[in-house]
Amino acid sequence: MPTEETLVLVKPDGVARGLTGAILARIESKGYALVDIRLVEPDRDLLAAHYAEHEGKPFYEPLLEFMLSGPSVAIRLAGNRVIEGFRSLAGTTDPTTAAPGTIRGDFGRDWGLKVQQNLVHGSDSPESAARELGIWFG
Ligand code: DAT
Ligand code: MG
Repeated sequence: MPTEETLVLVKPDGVARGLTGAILARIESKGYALVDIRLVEPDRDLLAAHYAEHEGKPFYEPLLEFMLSGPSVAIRLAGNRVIEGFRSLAGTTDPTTAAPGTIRGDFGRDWGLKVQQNLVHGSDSPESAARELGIWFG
């Protein structure tokens, strides 16, 4: 099976809380390869493209505001089944119920309605990965 690539983001809460190294350690321990990594201060247009599927949802505007609040670390990550594998490492969307042992389960905090502060993003399909890698690394 050819090696797959995915887009991982350490979101502004992860960067601000100094968790980038701890998150990278888990990714590297799992055996995935860092192909490219950069600190990005995205503008609104970049984020609107990245989160196009969520436009119009109640959490869309707060999500964009949060993602504009500081830099993210963007990672081009490679490995066998890395798309599925990173999402497993990340845990489910809501940090309160994400399983212990996952990034969101271990480090995520309950910020009331701010579920969007869940530390990381990972592409959810090969099509999303290709599209999102183009947006962040194009
Ligand atoms: P994921 O990041 O687990 O792929 P998603 O693609 O459904 O989740 O949503 C993108 C982000 O939007 C998610 O990381 C956090 C935020 N979000 C999703 N559902 C939310 C909700 N019900 N309330 C607040 N923020 C939400
Ligand atoms: Mg998603």
